[in-house]
Amino acid sequence: MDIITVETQPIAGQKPGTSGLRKKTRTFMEPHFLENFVQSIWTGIGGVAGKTLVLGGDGRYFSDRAAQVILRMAAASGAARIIVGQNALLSTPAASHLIRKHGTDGGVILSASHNPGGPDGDFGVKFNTPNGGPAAENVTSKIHAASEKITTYRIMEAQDIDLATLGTKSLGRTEIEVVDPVADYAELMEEIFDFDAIAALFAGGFRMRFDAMHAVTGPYAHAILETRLGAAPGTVVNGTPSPDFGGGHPDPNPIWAKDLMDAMHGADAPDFGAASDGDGDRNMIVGRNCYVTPSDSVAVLAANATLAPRYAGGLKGVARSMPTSRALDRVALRLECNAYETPTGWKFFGNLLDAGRATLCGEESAGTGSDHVREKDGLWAVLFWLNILAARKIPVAELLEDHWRTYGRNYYSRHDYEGVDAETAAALIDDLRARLPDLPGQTVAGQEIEWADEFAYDDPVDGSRAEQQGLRLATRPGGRIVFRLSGTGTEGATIRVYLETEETDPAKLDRDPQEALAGIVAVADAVSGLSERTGRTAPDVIT
Ligand code: VG1
Ligand code: CO
Repeated sequence: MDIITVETQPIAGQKPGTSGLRKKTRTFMEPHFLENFVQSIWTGIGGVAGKTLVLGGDGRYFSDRAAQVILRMAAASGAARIIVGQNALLSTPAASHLIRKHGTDGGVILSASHNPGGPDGDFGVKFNTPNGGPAAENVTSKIHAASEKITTYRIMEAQDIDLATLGTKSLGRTEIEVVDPVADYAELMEEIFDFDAIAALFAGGFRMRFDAMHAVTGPYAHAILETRLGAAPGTVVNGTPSPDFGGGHPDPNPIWAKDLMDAMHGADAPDFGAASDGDGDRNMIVGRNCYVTPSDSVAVLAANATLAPRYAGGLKGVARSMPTSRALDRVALRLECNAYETPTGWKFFGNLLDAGRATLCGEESAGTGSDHVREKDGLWAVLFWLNILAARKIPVAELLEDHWRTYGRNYYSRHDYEGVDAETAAALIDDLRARLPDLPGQTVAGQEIEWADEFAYDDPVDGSRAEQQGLRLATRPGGRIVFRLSGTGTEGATIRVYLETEETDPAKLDRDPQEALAGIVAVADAVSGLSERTGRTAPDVIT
């Protein structure tokens, strides 16, 4: 087969963000855009000749075309073998597992995660390193640098590879192995959790609703929850992956998973509800009449971890992203294990997991995971909750109340302002940054600012430093506010405001979070001038 070398020139903006390169689908479909970036990945990792890679994604619009291009480009550059999920489908955690299980040289994941798909939606490409995790800064910066110098790319001229049927095929001298996307992952879950106990829970009449949001977890949830664990047929809803996620927004939060929220409220609601995002790495947990915030969820998992077989020996340490609430720290204190605070983005957990310093990690954005893979893992979190509920035999609401009584409660919420003019958003952050040194001691909206800084992270494993990772303010009554700009959006800027207060008074543990946070919300607005600067009177999304 012919390998052709195509002349090209650098395309601006091919800089990976929080999690890979995300752009409008139409941008990815422009001539050379995808090809330039893929060739830049090959350059950034020192070539793919003789290497083995994993390839798959969340099945969004354009994934099928992109997968064929990537296979032809890998073959043209001499890759030895590519392991591809059937129909180019692989959830992000399943891809991470395959990379690790086969000891490959990494993998390419096609996804824009929770962002909508379709010709007018978003697309994304992410490279994961041999540890199974998203490439760290030292690799993504090489990829970006390559994209700024590219002059040619290589691609094989060939027919499409049949990705619908399992088995080994070839593209020139490159072996293409099409694998069942679910099997290895399901096997791993069975090793981690007490499947017998969970099956007994379902057999006892426990009812669950899992909303796959028309995204990649559908086949995984059907196979694991219904087929292996015996949950009633119909437990999994919206379980067939669709290229535009049924026209929806596959982001598992109370706004975008409103159907699930509605189904979980009321007298006849199921015992347990959960949802996952486009690529299957996020999770949302809901009990009957009881939403569990992601920051609480990871704290509950840590506190009850020894109930799951894989973690029966205890946790080596825990880690959370900086904006995630400090509920997890309270548990770590009690467990006497290390607690790490990292910048936003799963790539920052990689070194801690590889070095055996942390077992469990979590982000406030509905990401939870452990050292079983190197990505956050939606279904894993759901199974972990099921394992705990099967062991403790109490409803979710009671489990949470018990947790707060034991550890105290961190009221927490994130307010997102989306599609803000990029310059306005940057100016807001810059101005606030400049004022940070003067804030301590000042009283703003009735609360005294105790300290304020800009978060920077020194990786304790490789010594690398990440700067400008969010502005933080603490108030005297124990409140905390974090401001940062999203690194995954594709339109304008998204300002994220993370709000937290601490409560240990047993009489005040069951307040409405937005009400409990009203004071700190006022401080956030006054200190940043957000509503005045952006003209917004309310956030677009509250989680
Ligand atoms: C967001 C979340 C972050 C998460 C990232 C990728 O990033 O805040 O916690 O790791 O998305 O998740 P940002 O920069 O937009 O705040 V996913 O499920 O989109 O891969
Ligand atoms: Co995701």
